[in-house]
Amino acid sequence: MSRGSEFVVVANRLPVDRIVGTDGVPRWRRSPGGLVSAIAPVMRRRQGTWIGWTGAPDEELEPFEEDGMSLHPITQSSEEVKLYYEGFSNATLWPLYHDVIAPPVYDRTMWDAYVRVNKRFARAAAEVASEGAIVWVQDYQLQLVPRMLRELRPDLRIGFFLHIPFPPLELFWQLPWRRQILEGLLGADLVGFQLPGAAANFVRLCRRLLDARYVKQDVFWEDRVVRARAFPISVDVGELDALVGRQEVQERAQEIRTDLGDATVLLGVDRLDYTKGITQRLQAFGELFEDGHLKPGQAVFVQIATPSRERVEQYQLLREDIEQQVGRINGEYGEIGFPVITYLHSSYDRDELTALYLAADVMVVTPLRDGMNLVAKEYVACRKDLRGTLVLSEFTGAAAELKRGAFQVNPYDIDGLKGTLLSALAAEPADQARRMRTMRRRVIENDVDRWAHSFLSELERPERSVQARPLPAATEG
Ligand code: GDG
Repeated sequence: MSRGSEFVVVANRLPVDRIVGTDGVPRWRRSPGGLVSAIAPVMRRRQGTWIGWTGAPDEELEPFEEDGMSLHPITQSSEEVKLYYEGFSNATLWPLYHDVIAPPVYDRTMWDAYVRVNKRFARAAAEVASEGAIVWVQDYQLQLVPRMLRELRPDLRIGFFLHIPFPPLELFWQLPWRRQILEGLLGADLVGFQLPGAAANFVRLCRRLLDARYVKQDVFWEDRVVRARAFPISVDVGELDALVGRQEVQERAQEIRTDLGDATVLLGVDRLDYTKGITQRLQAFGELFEDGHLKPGQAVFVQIATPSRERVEQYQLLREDIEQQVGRINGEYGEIGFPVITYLHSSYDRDELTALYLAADVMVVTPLRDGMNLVAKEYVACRKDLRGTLVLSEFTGAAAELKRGAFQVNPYDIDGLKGTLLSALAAEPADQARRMRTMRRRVIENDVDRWAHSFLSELERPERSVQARPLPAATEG
């Protein structure tokens, strides 16, 4: 492969999914979601290359072009998928970075696989990047790549963005490989987080664990300055706007409401994940029937739980718990023709999801911890009609931007959650419109395009040379 691309994205997954057409022929289709639509135009403009895994184990594929992007597949064996992806990424880092809601697994074999796979990604990036290219590494599965890549190619400008929270020192300290992870990230010129608090956690750790000097959010490491900054991610407002404008989508929203007996609709849309607070919200909703605040037929909760990480034990247990809980609540409070919860363990296309957002009176987003939460922002982006209310957990990144319009809640506080659900259900149309307008202003101003643009402009900003001025004394704060 020639050293060709001046812009390289490195992510665990490629931005395409394999689908099988009606003719039985497999094809690639661009993956849904904001990240891909934000980065795709930059990729085309700069003739970029995206390095990632196809999602199928043991598959060896040559680089190919799709949708105007050069794609460079990385192979992962089934053993590596088990140890690196399901293991270290999703059974160690994911719970550790989400407040240890589930106990993280610390396993040396998993760590070895994480190092091995990160090295493969770094080597591929070193091969495809042109002299002085920009390389943008994504997320917690690839935290060692910045350093590995810098060792191979010191000429590159390397950015890293973490989509999930970055934990406080007190939790990160548990990680047996804490130093390696931190040094891995410090290989980047710019380390991006969702929130300023996460950037502050990172800088504090650099000082405490590595004795690194820093000023504000600039860490002085080896002979470089590593900038830690917050770039809250968002949604593709234009794309959602177009979907909302389609007549079929509007009709489908109406149909959903009719199918639900014109009851008040509460909606949850999540990957089936223990960080999302699904059991807490269903419990609170169920108790509103028990207390007599709601009657079957009057309100219904639609919970979409998209299958996720199904081979990781914690996810299997969670699925069983939720299914039992839904059965119990429906058994206890539902009536013939009026289940109180409609639970769907399945994934839907963007049209259907948009129709659901339009059909929902109350959008319920109650994670116990979430880097950002795009579902909350998608709901707001879709409600041009200024109707509907958003119940939003304080523990999401999105709460920082949407707190003025949302009904904020602590999902651990079930009584508080019940009260907030009732307030959201009772909001007058004028109050709904006022809140929605406030939230929409934020989402429209800071859409995903702006996110990508501000990250890349910061990354490309010329670096102040460390040698050019004396090293400042370390400061705490
Ligand atoms: C991570 C961080 C951060 C869901 N079900 C279906 C479907 N979705 C889409 C939603 C939304 C996305 O998936 C989920 O994004 P979230 O942000 O809510 O959560 P994570 O998957 O945990 O994402 C998170 C994010 O990265 C970005 O940085 O916000 O904090 O954890 O876009 O609409 N999409 C389709 N069918 C479904 O059934 N098509």
